[in-house]
Amino acid sequence: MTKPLEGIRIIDFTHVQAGPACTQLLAWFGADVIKVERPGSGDVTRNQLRDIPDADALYFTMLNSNKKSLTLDTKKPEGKEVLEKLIRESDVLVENFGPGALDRMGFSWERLNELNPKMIVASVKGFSDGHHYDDLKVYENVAQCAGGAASTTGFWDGPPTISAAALGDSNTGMHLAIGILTALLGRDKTGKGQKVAVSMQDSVLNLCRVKLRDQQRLERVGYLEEYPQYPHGEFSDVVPRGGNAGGGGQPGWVLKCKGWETDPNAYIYFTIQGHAWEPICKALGKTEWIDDPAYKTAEARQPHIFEIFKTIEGWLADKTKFEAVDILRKFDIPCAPVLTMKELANDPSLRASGTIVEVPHKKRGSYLTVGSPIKFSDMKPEVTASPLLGEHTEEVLMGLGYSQQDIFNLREVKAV
Ligand code: CAO
Repeated sequence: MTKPLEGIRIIDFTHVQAGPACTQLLAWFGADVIKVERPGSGDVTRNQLRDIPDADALYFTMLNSNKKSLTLDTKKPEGKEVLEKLIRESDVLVENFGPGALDRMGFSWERLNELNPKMIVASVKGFSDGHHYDDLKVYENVAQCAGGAASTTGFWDGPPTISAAALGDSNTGMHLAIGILTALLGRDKTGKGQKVAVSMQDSVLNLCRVKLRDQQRLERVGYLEEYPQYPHGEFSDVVPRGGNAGGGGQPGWVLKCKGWETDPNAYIYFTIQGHAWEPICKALGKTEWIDDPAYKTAEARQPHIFEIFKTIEGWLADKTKFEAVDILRKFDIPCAPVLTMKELANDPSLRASGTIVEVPHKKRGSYLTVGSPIKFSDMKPEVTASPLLGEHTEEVLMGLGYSQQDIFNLREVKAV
């Protein structure tokens, strides 16, 4: 079966997580992704947090599957010449170097556009061009702070908190992938390439849009009724941290289940959806709440919502998180067990759907990784191992017309 992106060649000048997550997604869908890495060292994540000596770290293998690796010193004239050839024959160049690094290397947007006017040049930076912080280098947690996630995550009596989800890195990579695919469709119409830029700050903020909603509501009415601070606590003039409160119109909280005293993850998330109030009461055996004016409407419940959650915890006390969800699902209540990474890694449904896959690797044996979360009716993205450093150098160079002697010469000057 041909894959939709087959025939699209991508120069993958990315490192760490934000860029590699983008190009990995495109590789799963069939693009020919050539990762360009510095000879001898390569992407820094190959060495970071190694669990097996001399084998690429999981950080690298889980973000670089389905790619080829070309080692190339693009600061050497000989390396630049190879890169220029590759640029002329590629559709997309993706990079997430620090600000100005590509320009310093001699490959500004103008130069790239001159070499290949059809090429799409896609970049991740911490802040968008022209932003007063656009000279800053940025990692995940920095972006979460700059994009509004940290100030709105955590508990009101604790400090700003970082999410474990890669809102700054992989999320930005996903935004960039959408930008690249859009530019490819645009190129079909115009015949021209273009520059696609995504900043980590913007991508985080895009996911925090309900908090921007809340800022405006707060400024208008002075309180936010779905936050735990309402109605007894104080609101300032900025959106507070709301702990585990639901972000929309339906209150929810993380509730203790049987065993919480010793198991830090014996919890479920329980949502009180307005129209599900009656089934909730039936599930809990509290049918007297159905028509009680103190409970009947969302507005009436809100002032004593934590008391309601306490009662639900009483009901949960003799049920494990899995038993509780098995009962509540029958009443159509939006809920889920708080799952650990160990539980997810061994979840048969996730294995069957290809969301978690086991990939054989030349040096590691096999490793688990996250497969495509996007499912298609006509294609099952297959995950293949990440490349060893320089594994495809010869193959790529020969494809560009270099002879064995040329490759030998390039090796002699340490350009590849
Ligand atoms: N051959 C020769 N030189 C190469 C090369 C190659 N194949 N690949 C990269 N380089 C050089 C670059 O030209 C650059 O050199 P100069 O700084 O001398 O111009 C250098 O290597 C890379 O610089 P960098 O700024 O990208 O790397 P860093 O480790 O100092 O910073 C990071 C890393 C991630 C903070 C920075 O790249 C960044 O801010 N990127 C944009 C935001 C981003 O994507 N962050 C997410 C990272 S995931 O958490």
